[in-house]
Amino acid sequence: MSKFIATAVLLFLSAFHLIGQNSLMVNAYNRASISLNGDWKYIVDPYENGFYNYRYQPFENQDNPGKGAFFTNAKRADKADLVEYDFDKMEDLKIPGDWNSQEEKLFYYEGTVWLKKSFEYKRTAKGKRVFLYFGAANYRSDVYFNGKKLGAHVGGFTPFQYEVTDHLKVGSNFVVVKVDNKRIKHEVPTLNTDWWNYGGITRDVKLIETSETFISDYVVQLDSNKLINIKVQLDGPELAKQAVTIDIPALNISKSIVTNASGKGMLSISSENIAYWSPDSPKLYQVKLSTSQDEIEDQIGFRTIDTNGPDILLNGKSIFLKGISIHEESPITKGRCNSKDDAKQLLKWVKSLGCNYVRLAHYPHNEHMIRLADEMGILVWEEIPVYWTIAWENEETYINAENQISEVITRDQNRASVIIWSMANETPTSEARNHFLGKLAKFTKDKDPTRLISAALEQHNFQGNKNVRTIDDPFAKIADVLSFNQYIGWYDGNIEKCQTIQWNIQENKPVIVSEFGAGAKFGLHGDKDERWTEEYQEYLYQETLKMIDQIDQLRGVSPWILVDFRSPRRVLPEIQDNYNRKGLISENGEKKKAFFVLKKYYDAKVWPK
Ligand code: GCB
Repeated sequence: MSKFIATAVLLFLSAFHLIGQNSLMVNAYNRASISLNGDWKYIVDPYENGFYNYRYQPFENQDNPGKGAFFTNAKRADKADLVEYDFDKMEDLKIPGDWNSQEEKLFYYEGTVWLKKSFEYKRTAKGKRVFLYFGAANYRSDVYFNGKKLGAHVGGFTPFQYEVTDHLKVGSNFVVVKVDNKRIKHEVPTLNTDWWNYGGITRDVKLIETSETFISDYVVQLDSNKLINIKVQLDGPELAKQAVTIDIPALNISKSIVTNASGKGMLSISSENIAYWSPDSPKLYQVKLSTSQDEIEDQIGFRTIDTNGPDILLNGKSIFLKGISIHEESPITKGRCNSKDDAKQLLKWVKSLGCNYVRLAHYPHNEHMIRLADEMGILVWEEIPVYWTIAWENEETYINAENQISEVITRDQNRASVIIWSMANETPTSEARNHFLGKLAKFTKDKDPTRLISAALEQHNFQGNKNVRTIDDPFAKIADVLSFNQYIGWYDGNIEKCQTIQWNIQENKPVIVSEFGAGAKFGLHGDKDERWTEEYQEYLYQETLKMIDQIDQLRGVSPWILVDFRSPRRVLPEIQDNYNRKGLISENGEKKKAFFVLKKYYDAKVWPK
């Protein structure tokens, strides 16, 4: 393939993931908006009958899509008219919310569902711009506004938006989204995971109103020299020579930047009096950015994060990450959770466990989690679903992964709590995989040089000796923090085996044990060698913590997992019933015995030693 064709193919592929999408605006959370959450009409369409005609050609590619195309929200013109669907006669799904847990008949459904929301827009959009924003929809979304295609987005856990200024009418409007959660081998994640693939519009939907030229992107973060670095980007017709003012009243900071021809501006400010953000003192400052047209506020914490040999340095001081892994499920909401209350409940448990850190597995969680982590003083590891057996050789798969990390960085780049970007989970080494992860890590470092890179790796026998374990993975050289999952005593022998293991980890880098755990059914009691009992899990935690404490470079732990979660892989009747039972808390909110073992370990951990 010639270089030109290869580049053209790449550009086409990268466009595929965000067709029509405008570059993502930062801090959608705090902008003036109109919520489109609530009841949406839905049509289940396993054959994608509303998308393709009977020759299997997409309606949207036809000059006249006709009345079979669901995105036109067609109505019968008169009694002779043939229209074979009617959104308004269908039932509702609550948005945000997955469809699997709202409708019994959709419990295991994977495929296409069409969702439609009609709404009145009462204001005039004159002098304003309006964007349709989705917090996330799993997995592929084709988005239509008043019958016109806005674009398509791929990836189930990151935000996307489209400008609708020119489509919006004063009066009635409608949005139709075709959401498809079919698992596909070359997607991210791939076919094979250990969590349920909840489909639907799982996070908030809103119309965001901005001025014609607005502050679309900004970073206000401390650099390693403890200077506040500010970067801004405008979007709109008046980009050049605009004054952007940054106010941080509590620090007596009020400074202006003048933008260049492409609407960018940069500034570094020193401040003597910053109270640094940390888990003990999660100080957030009110920050205001304004132009003659626009004004946006944020709550930002200032801290530095770095490593030195085996130490993780928060504001220059060594810290031990007392963590726990979490899936985005909570006992309050059945299914995929999204509300602030869900996030509060999960993070309250995290605090009561004595943690200062969470691993948000295995995909970007909703923004409430990160905002609350900022407020509550909990450090965060964020990851994308590059999990197990990804199609490493496929260029489109790589672009998809890169797009997902890029979107979550844009969303969370101003959150002090986020300290680690994780590239992947338990991925088998090969030349193609090493190349993929290396490229992804480089992309991530270039986009966000202020945070640490890691990936949950696996451990290996050292020089063939089963009792000595090491990390034998080329990614160890790239990672700032060396993390690995291990299940000695669960998948790998019985619990006594923990007493026979030694560690030989060569790298002089911080080590995090990113997973360990055992399944236990809440309320099931027995001997400590009986699988599935709370006693087995409790004993495994006791022995594992002793075992991993022998790793000299150990600077963090995030056992698997806070709460039992749904997984179709887990079919054992009366015990699993489609739940992964490695939670320290049941799906109904009951704490198991191992919860208190981990709490005791964290409460007793004195750091620095
Ligand atoms: C792992 C995976 C996690 C699984 C867990 C388990 O290593 O990273 O996604 O759920 O093991 O329970 O087997």
